Amino acid sequence: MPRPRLWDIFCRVIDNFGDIGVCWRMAADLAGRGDDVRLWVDDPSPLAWMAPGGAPRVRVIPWTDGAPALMAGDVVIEAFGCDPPAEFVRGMSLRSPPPCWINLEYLSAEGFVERSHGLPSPQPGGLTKWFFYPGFTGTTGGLPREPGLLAERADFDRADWLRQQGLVQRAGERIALLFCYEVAPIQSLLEQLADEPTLVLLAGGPAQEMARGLTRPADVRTADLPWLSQPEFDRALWSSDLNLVRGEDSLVRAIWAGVPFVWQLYPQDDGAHAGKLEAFITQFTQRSPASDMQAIAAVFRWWNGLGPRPREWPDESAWTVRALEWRAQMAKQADLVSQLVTFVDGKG
Ligand code: TRH
Repeated sequence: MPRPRLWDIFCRVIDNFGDIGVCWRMAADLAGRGDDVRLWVDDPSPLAWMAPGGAPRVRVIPWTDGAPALMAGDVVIEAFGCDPPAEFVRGMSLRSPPPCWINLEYLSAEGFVERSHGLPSPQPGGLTKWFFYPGFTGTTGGLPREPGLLAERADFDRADWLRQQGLVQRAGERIALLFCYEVAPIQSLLEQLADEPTLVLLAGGPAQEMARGLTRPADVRTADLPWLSQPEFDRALWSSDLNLVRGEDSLVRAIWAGVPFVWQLYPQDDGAHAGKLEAFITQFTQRSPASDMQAIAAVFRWWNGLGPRPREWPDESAWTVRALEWRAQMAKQADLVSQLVTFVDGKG
């Protein structure tokens, strides 16, 4: 397939910001590598803070009920099974050759990911839809990571960034970032963090609302962050010694930050998040001393309402070592956009 390619990405915002967050990063990354992208989204409003400057070669198109009248591009990505409009799909089958059609799925460490990644699903009109699963192992589609991201992270100056936010880290103070859902046990967290002086950066959303009514232990202070652009949100994670993140996109960003993190999963009514958490814990704690890993796993379970408050917090240096090892391990995989391009090349 000749370059530059035209990619159509379809995104339906179900809840929160993960769907649009993942799609925007992918669109901007593809465009940064020289392709053109049309991002069809039913609710583009979060992009006002997530990506206020937009990105060259990315066109955001409101996805309304009417069928999009444009001819499909070279590649069509539907994010998370969001079903592009029937009229558009009919247009895809009229193109010669038809576009490469990919269903990008949610990130998970569960076993079905490796089994399902890259499988075809025959569709009417002679089309084929391919399943593409991000993941943590070599037989998955990998994790989003823009070229140059880790180099930028390595050169990052935390004091400078904090100053730009009007914040100063006091001598000996730990910084923790909190981005969470309403169900997080924040009061217990603040008590836990009182074991040393801590500045808690409260990301936009429930963290700020819930913290307002809580008692802060003597050595813990908090600061509200505004809704940041994605690159600035990444820098907030880089500024912290501990990141409490939620959903898949900020999990990936916490991994690239390379400091201890705690992941809160999007709670599902059928409890499916419990199996997803255990699958992640299994992969994350592999090949590390059992006692350190048990302590980390206990914090993850507690933070997700799936276990009691741990009596002991993990050893900070062991946790840091694991975060760095895991980042290095993940960085050995080809990133998600590179893998998408290779996948599409293979189908062309
Ligand atoms: O917002 P989320 O909880 O999204 C969720 C999950 O992805 C969940 O699995 C999915 O099923 C549900 O949406 C529909 O968490 P996530 O995935 O981390 O997405 C948040 C996005 O918001 C991410 O791209 C980072 C971005 N963000 C900023 O850009 N600036 C900010 O200040 C903050 C707090 C977040």
